[in-house]
Parts: sequence; C-alpha cells; structure tokens
Amino acid sequence: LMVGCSSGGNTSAPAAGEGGSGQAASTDEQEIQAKIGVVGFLSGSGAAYGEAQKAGLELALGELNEANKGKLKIELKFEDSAGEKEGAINAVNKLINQDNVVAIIGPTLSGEMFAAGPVANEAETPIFGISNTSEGINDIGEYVFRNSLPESIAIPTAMKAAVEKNGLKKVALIHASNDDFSVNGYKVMKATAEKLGLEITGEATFANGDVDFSAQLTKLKQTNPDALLVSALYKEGSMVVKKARELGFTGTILGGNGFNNPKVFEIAGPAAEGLIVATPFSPEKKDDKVQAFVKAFEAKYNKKPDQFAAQAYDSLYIMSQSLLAAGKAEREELRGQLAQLRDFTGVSGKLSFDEKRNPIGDAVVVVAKEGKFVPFE
Ligand code: VAL
Repeated sequence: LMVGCSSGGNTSAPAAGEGGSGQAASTDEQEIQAKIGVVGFLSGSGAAYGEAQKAGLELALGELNEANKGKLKIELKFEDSAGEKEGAINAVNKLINQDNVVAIIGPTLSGEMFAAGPVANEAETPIFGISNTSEGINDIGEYVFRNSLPESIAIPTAMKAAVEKNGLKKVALIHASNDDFSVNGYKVMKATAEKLGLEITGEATFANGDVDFSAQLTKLKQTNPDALLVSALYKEGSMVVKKARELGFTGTILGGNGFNNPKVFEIAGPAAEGLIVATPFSPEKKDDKVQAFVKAFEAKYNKKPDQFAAQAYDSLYIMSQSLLAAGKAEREELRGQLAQLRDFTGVSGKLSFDEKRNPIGDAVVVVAKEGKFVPFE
C-alpha cells in the first residue's frame, strides 16, 4: 500500500501536545493506490471486442478517479493477448509477478479465461471476466468472477422470442468448432431447440480463421430450415451471415454474444438486416443511467458504446466499490469484497450474483435494422 497524501513525509502519529491544528493525520485520509491489470483481445481478428472494452474501462477510470479523489486512485495496466490462450497466460503472469496488480480484468474470450484463469486463481489474484459468456467460467476457482451474462441465459431468451414472433419450427445450426465460447453457445442453442420442440434439420462447423463457408451453408440451406442459428465470433459469424444471404437463405438468422459488436454491420453489410441476438445492454434503452453513459461515451469517442464497452465500464465501478469497501488494495481483501457482491446496478442492467459468483440478469432481444441493433418487438 502506498500513501497518496503525506504531510512532509512524516507518516507517524503526531506527538501528544503537538495537536491544535485540528487536523489529525489519520490513516483514513490515505488515498488507496490500486493497480489493476487488463487483458484484452486488442489486436487481430477480434480486436473490436478489446477496443470496446478498453474504451469502456478508460471512460470509467476518468470518472472514478475524479469521484474518488483523496480516497482511491486506480491505475490500469493494459496487455494485449491477441485472442490467444498463450497470450492470455503470458499477460496474466506478467501482470501478477512483474506489475504486482491487485486484480485482473479480462481476458476477452472464454477460451482465454479457461487457459489463464487458473494461473490467476493459483496465484490468489482476483480475475474478473467482462465478456466470458461460456458455462463453467466460475468453476475455475474462487478468485474468478464475471459480470458477463452467460449464453445459457441470453440464447434461450433470444430463441424464445424468435420462435414466438417468427413462428420457427425447423432450425439448422452452424458454429466454430475451435473456439470454447462458440462451442458452448452451440450446445445451448441445440439444447434450447430440443426444449422448445424445434426440429433440427442440419448441423455444420467451421474453424476460426476460415473465410469460405459456402459448402456448409449450401448443405444447410438444402435442409430447408426456418432459421439458421450461428455461434461464432463477429468476424467469421458476420461472414457466415453474409454468405447465407448471398446463397438465397431468406429465413431467420439468430446469433450468440459474438455478434454484439458494430463490426457485424461493417462485415455483413445489408445482409445483417434481421439478425436476432440477445444482449444485456442496448444503447437505445430509455434509462437515465444508460443514457448518461451513452452521452459520455459519445462525447469521448464519437460513437455509441456496445455491450463490450458497457460491461467493461460496469466492471471498474464494481472494482472501485469493492476496493473502497476493502479499505486497501490487497488481493485477498478485494476477493472477499467481490465475493460478497450480491446486487449491482450498472449500465448493463441490474445484476445479482449467485453463490458461485455467476451473474444473474436479464437479456434484451435485439434485431439488426438499418445498421444498428434495435429492440426486437
Ligand atoms: N462472449 C464471448 C466469449 O466468451 C466472446 C464474444 C467475447 O468468448
């Protein structure tokens, strides 16, 4: 712990009889200095996720350091994992052992968290996922937290809405088989389809890095589904959507968390129209807290925040609240405070956490319309 404000370098208690200034040099007045590491997908095929997270965190950082003046000063140390498990492991090791951070936010992908989470857990350093939506993240260990709504909540919400409104009966599934999140999302889609009594007409896979999806999509289209369910990150996912439309598929397309980024519109273009996804955050939400955040974000970055920015922003507020409650920047104390978190209202809605530190919250279903996501109603 570093002392933020000192009186002439003398931190010992004033000698008896020396008083009279009325200003006790109480330890309560010391500003907590907290260095937090961030591991993000900041370069490569999913860099737009990491960039959005960095933007959300930096906006929150400015606001919090202003609001907490004299009490808490947070410093963020960013590391780029490039969406790679090895990259995430190296970043986590460096942040813990070299930079001596009190906690880590990230990494971006569930697969990265599955690889790097155990490293932080072993080192008894809190690690806080802000976009890991796979099942099993919190099972890594008791130092692992997240505020990202799991696919198991988001996908069924979107599928139910699509079945109701678009009258789906038959679905085909496609997913990236070499990405933990995409595989988990696919499993949730399949289980939900079965639960809702939908017929599964066909299934196909691809790998992250692929650029040609025509063979799989041609085959799936021939099975004549009402909807195509896509579990993928934004780059491949958007190319799949685009190709499906090019091949003449006119049914519903529904995706998982990977689609919650504006890059979808850049890559898929007009083919994105009608795409349905669930998200815990929409910048269109008529809510004072959300609108204040959107306004501040737009003023700083000249664009609207996406869900990745929103959950990143919320995470730093959670850290701030927990550090202030801990009264010091210490890993074990912080872990204890994070574990006690039961309810938190952020820009991505009201979250509560179960005993396994899993977030429980509501997803809203959105649909792509003229270059942006709007409520699906
Ligand atoms: N939510 C996904 C994951 O957990 C991506 C889109 C960040 O890996």
